[in-house]
Amino acid sequence: MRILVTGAAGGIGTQLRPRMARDGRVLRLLDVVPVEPGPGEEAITADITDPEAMAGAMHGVDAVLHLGGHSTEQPWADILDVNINGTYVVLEAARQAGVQHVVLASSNHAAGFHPRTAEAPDYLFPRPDTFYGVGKVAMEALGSLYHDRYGLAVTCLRIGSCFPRPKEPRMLSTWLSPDDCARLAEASLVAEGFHVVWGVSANTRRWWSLEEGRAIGFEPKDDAEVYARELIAQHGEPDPDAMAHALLGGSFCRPELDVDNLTTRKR
Ligand code: 15L
Repeated sequence: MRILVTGAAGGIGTQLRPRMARDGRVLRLLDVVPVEPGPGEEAITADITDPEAMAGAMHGVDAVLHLGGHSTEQPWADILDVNINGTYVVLEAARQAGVQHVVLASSNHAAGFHPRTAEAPDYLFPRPDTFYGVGKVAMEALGSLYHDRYGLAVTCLRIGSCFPRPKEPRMLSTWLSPDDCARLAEASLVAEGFHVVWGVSANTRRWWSLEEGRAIGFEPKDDAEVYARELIAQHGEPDPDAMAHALLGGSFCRPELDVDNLTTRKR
């Protein structure tokens, strides 16, 4: 089996590589920056917005794990080009090559302006907190279209916070451990149909449903709670009324990310 991983040099790609290595499996690592392939790996330096390069990258591929794109808020033109058009180019190249399974790295920020509840359901209606979040909503919409129109199996992962360990108290709720991320990727790569699944570990303070994840065979094993004492000693108890905990997207909802501020910041 050959899996094309876009954005392979990014944070999630780097954490997944060793965890997804298998005998008889080739990981084809694609990024705009060069990646040094290890055993069982191939590397392609290419831009996900380049249709010709993506068509070439699909040769001999059984499944795509699309992690490429900006991972934080950016000016609209960049989100449109890389995150939205890039996802279209990846899906279209996959379709033309007859690739059956595509996994799309969406984000909790597709629904970031929803107030926190005890457990947000699967398929929570989009409520993006940023242009970045809008890009993830568009990604999910494109995945849905390519499933319904062309029959691709597409699983969209609304990833929480995927880091080696939770960095601040919000992540006691939103953390997706690297091992659980690999478990989720494995389940998603063989799932049939179309799914939108929360990418979160079995955190005691979790805000999101695990039902749809479990329905496709994802069983998370980690719990951020083991870091709670240390994080709370450092940062204090989470304030349920503070933006970081009151809205699903946390600090992505803050006014500093308003378009005027963003444009000024980028100039
Ligand atoms: C994301 O979608 C970002 O890519 C990542 O950098 C984190 O900020 C994460 O969400 C989060 O919500 O913690």
